[in-house]
Amino acid sequence: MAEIISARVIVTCPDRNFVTLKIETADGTTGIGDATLNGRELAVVSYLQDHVIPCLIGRDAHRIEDIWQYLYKGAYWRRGPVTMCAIAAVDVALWDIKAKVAGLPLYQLLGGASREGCMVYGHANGATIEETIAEAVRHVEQGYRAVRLQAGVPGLKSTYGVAKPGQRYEPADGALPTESLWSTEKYLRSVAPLFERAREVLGWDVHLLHDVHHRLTPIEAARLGVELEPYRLFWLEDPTPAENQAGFRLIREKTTTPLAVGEIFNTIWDCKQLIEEQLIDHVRATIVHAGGITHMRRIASFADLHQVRTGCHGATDLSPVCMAAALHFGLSVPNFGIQELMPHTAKTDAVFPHAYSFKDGMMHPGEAPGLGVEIDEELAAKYEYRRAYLPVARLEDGTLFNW
Ligand code: GCO
Ligand code: MG
Repeated sequence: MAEIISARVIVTCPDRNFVTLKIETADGTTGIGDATLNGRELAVVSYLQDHVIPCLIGRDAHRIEDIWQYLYKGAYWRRGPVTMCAIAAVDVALWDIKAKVAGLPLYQLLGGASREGCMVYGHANGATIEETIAEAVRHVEQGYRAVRLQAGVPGLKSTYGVAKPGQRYEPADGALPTESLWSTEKYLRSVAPLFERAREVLGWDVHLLHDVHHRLTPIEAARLGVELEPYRLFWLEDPTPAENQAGFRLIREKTTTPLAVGEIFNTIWDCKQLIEEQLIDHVRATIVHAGGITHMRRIASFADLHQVRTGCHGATDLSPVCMAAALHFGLSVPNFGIQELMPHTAKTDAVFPHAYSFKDGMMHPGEAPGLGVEIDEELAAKYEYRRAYLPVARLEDGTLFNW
């Protein structure tokens, strides 16, 4: 028995907001879990503080599965991003504790390493095709084996994936949501030329990826998939919103460009049909949004039966605690595909000292017992929460669209 004696939520903003749950057991062992839900952070804080933590005190931290079921079934209100983020934070903190008590890096408890490291993809973004390609070249020089390419769309002032001048790319950029304009026609004309040029300059030994960010209808996505076939993408991400999983049948029937979906999924039920019918190639759900390591292992096992590989979301709004968990998970599951890497700022890294590392295009979680990441609470306390929203997009006639 490792009795849980306290659980606390820590909110900090070292360049962006992060929510972390810290659980402590009677012998003084602590574990942490990421609970960050970009743009809706304080909803999870309240869910944890007001509803979850009172139920944790006195329980045995080693009973990870039982606590997971208790928080999922016991809430009566199943699923949803807020609930599943809160459950994920508890789950990861408990795995951290268990692995620390065992004196082993977490991946050893998950069955051990299935590979030498986790291949990651970096982000090459630019206002023009040439700027994007130059960024991609820089990534390849740094050892990346896979790069996601996003370029500005001629005729649109801004678009997803391309930073505004002087800003970083991941744009939770306003105390109220900022707005951008979208044109599917202009966008669709711009993508194939980007990849044509990329293959000319980068050759064929680097994996190339692209994120559509849910902005096409299935038939438009099918056309884009067909146009991109000559450039052999590693994946085309979120080609269309996935609430209607059957919509992917149409895309799948038309194109052999591999598809990746899942960063906004929070349970296996969001991707059941996509996986079962082999409508996608990579499931991109990740630890913090999809119920922690316990539930992600369930998703990965189900996906493995259908030859679907993983490809966890890893943008900067997922904290280093989530990145560490994703690496232990990715190193251990048999059907790992790739891991997204968008490096955190130096300020963020200082708040979350960690054992994971990058080398030759691969990441490794390190050999420290547990997750191998801690939170420097004194430093964290210096960075106060700042409300920040993701942008919204409108069509040129003013219709609200998918961002
Ligand atoms: C990605 C994602 C991000 C999300 C962001 C939302 O592929 O990394 O699409 O860019 O928009 O993480 O919080
Ligand atoms: Mg994405």
